[in-house]
Amino acid sequence: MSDEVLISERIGAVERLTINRPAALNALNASVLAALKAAFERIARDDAIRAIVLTGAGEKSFVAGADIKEMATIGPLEAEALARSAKRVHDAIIHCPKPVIAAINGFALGGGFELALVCDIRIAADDARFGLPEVKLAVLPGGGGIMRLSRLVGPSVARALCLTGDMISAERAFQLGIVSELVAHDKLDEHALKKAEALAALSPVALAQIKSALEIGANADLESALAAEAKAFALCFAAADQKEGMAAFIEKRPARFTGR
Ligand code: DAK
Repeated sequence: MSDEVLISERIGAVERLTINRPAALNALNASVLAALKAAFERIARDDAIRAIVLTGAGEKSFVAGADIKEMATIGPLEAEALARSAKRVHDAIIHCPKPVIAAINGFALGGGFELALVCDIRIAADDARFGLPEVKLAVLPGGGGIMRLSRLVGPSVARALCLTGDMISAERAFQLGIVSELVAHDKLDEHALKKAEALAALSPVALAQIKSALEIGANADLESALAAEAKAFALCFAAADQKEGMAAFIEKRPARFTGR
């Protein structure tokens, strides 16, 4: 097994990133956060990569949170630096113009749940578990867990999860809309890769515009959000991909998108 904390593999036009600290259930330490930020910035610039799968090494865990052993003795200034580096990773994923699939292969806890929440599509193994257990460590979900989860599932469920620190099953996460698909554990890799390959065959221009509209819409009033959506729609018509997509439909053939 590799000793890198983040394994990057290219499979066609898909980049698979595997957080690789299985002995610590893939907890996010400073090295993992730095590697994730660098990887997403590299991927954003590389036109050959059209979709990303993010997962955790081993059978047990996606990411069991920030590294408690690294955090245990730090003071507020170091905590602020940690928060900043987690935020930079989140921003790199949110602003990456390509779709990012979280393939959640086990525990998604604390900062691991928060990491999954900034990905575009969440697919979970049927034995995955989700939770925000920070309260049990006398801290709180500070990387978007409170705010993003409240907006995703509503304040009632989010409050209960944040205040109790209880875990929920993958089935419950699916019912709540936290994940869009559940897959048998041993089929997760294959399924996530297949989904990523399907995304990689779509127009990078349209995908980037959809991500951008979704992000603007998440932070705006409805009128502004609708205006941003309409602008993003119009912008697609500047690209050859739009002509190709519509011509291919009319000519009854598969489209070949180039991102131009
Ligand atoms: N950090 C460090 N090591 C961890 C870990 C973690 N989060 N989770 C597990 N490990 C390590 C264990 O210490 C153990 O190591 P050894 O003792 O063997 O050396 C190994 O992984 C296997 O774990 P267990 O022996 O505990 O395995 P079990 O199956 O018995 O239990 C578990 C699995 C997931 C239920 C348990 O490990 C657990 O409760 N882990 C801690 C989960 C947790 O509390 N996560 C939240 C951490 S706080 C922010 C951004 C992010 C954050 C905050 C702010 N800003 C932007 C402001 C994030 C905060 C957090 O995530």
